Amino acid sequence: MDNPFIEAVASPGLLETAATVTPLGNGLRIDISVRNPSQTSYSEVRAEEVRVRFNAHPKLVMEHGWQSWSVVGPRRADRPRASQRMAPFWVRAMLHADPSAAGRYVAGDQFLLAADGFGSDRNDAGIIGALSGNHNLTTVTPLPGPSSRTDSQSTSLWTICHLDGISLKPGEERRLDPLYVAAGDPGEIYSTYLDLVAGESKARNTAKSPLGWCTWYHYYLKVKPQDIIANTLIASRHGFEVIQVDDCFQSSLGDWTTYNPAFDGGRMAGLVAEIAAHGMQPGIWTAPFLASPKSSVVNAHPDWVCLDRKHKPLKANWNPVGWGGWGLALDTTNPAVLEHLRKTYASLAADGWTYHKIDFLYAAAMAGQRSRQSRFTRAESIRMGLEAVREGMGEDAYLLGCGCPLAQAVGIVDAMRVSPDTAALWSTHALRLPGYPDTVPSLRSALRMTLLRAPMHRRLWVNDPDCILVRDTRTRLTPRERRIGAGVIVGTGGLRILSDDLATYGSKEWELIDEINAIHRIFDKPLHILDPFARTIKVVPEDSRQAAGNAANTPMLQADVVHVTGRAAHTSISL
Ligand code: 9PG
Repeated sequence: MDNPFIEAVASPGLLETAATVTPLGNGLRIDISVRNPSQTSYSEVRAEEVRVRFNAHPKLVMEHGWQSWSVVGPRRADRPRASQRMAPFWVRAMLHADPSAAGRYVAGDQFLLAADGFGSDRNDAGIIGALSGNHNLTTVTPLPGPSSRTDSQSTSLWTICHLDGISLKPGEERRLDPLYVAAGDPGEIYSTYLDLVAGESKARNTAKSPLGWCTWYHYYLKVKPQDIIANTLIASRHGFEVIQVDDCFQSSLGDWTTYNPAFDGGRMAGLVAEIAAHGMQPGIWTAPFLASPKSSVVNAHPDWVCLDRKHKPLKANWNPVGWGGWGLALDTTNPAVLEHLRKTYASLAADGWTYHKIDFLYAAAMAGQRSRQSRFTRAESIRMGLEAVREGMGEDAYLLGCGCPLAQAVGIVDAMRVSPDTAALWSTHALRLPGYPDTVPSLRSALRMTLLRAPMHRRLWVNDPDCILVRDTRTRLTPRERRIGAGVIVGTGGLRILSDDLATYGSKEWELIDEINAIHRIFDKPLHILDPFARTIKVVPEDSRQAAGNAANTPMLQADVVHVTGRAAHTSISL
């Protein structure tokens, strides 16, 4: 890549940038640091962002949102979804690293894969992304701007390293997360980039990819301990490894160690014992960085909550049915909050929970006011929160992230949700968020994102494609759609978590489960997409990539649920 151009934005004053460019893989690694060059002791500067302009001008890119539920898909670089500007602020702040860019620019948070616009003739595909997420959030975005060619209307790729206003003392220097840029075959550079991220961020990518069961997508908030016990008994006869209790048990959002009387929380200890006695791992859902204004934690410590621009508590999610209203964001730059998190997860671990689905993690990195924001970027804020949670539960606990900015969790989580919520229906028409049709629960959306993020599996972590729903009662999925769902999930190697009432299964359902269990191991490897911009997405295990396309018996998942707007068009697995 030629001519990266770097500028730093600070207020007030000046920031100096320095960059080192070294060859890496088939591309370049760019290490950037910023420094306050002032020599006068009172001239602190606030670093807002560092922007790097690349001389690349793509027309077609892979839009990629910053967290598990955000959209991933091919999109024209000059076609942002304008309706996103009408979405409530918290929705934009939940789904984008930079909520003010929503609906104004097409963005690749963490990385942007482009189908064209790179290389000397501008026809090559390319990728630009951050190799780690320890220091700052990174967004790559095509913006109108100067091109080396005559067409002044052209776009350039800008990479924005978000420093969020941290203050630098005179002479103080900060390293940013390194960037990577490469041109070449789009499937190839996608896999190579993720390999490099895994290495740079010391990914935990060798945990198991279990068969399990989760309460959520059949029982939702109405689950009772007896339902969990009934499913545990059935699951134990079919080789399940995990039983995970989802949102339902807590006395209030944020109070994870006291229980909801309506759930019969008194039986939580009994549940752990029952699940463990049947040889499975007891799993629990929590949202560590959220708390209800009515929770004991917020009442005892109102100063643990982040604030918004108007100095009101920062509203991170609106859920009137589940949580009685707003979930507020906790301030993970506050050492007392970090200590609280360590204690909470140590206590859950002591109670016997060994598998944790931690959810709504973006809250710790949302734009907002934090007590030590002059020292810590938003990336560092969530990273400290995740580290505290991991420390509390211990290295041996199985940790699954959800609703999580991706780059910040590499090296901490064992598994990561890579899709929006699934549902027992193909695509949702009734419930729509303006500008975010793909974030509303549906099987189609979950499968789309799962397919396009398949190469993350066993590179960054174990992928969680969200639950498998194959029941034939209380569903709007046709038998064919259920098979497509199970097929894409097994063909992308990740977690197989069923979320039906297992008592409703007949021999057809169990046969389908046996079928996917039999082929899971073939795809539970680093995976490769032959062409991420193709209409039919073809996923092959990395170790049989050379043979792909030649040998008839190459394991391959082919699916084109990605581009169709109506019903599922096609999916197949060949072995
Ligand atoms: C429990 C659920 C389940 C589910 C999670 C998460 O506002 N939102 O956009 C939004 C997205 C996802 C979501 C809830 C709200 O679901 O993904 O598996 O655990 O929480 O409440």
